[in-house]
Amino acid sequence: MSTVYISIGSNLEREKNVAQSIRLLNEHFDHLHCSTIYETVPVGFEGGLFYNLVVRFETELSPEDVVNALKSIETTCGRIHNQKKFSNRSLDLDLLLYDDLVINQGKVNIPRQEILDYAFVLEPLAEIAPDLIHPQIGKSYAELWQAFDQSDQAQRPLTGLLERMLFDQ
Ligand code: PH2
Ligand code: MG
Repeated sequence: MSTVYISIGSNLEREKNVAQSIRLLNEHFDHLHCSTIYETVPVGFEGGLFYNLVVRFETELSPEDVVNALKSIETTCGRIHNQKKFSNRSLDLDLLLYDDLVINQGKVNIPRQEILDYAFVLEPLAEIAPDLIHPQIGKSYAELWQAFDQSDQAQRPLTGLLERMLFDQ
């Protein structure tokens, strides 16, 4: 079994899409563990606020097959592919980490650069994996988050929202 971390983002029908994606991830993968949902200002474009979170799970699938599974969950949740990176999105599931592997090949780019660039990825990752070490930088996610310039990417944790959303539907 390998341990995988992914990020989830949505700024269209956020509750429905995040809840449905968690359900589908649960069907495909083992031992899901979710961070708090963070409400975040869109980075790189103007649009509605996002829900962002990070999820850890275990799998026997290869990194490439995890990426394919994430894409098929996005499609099931109504994502239209071939959209611009910086645009509104119903659901975005990105592979962040797969064990300690460093791969830059085709669809598989891990560790994902966004871990180091975006508070909407690093804060939830540091929440659920504070002591895990970035395989290239050699620092823990808690250390990386502490050193991150948190002034220009506004976000707030929505404690308990995920539990309520999954319970309600
Ligand atoms: N995703 C993007 C671009 N900008 N901003 C926020 N706050 N959250 C995202 O998930 C996000 C973004 C491209 O995937
Ligand atoms: Mg993304």
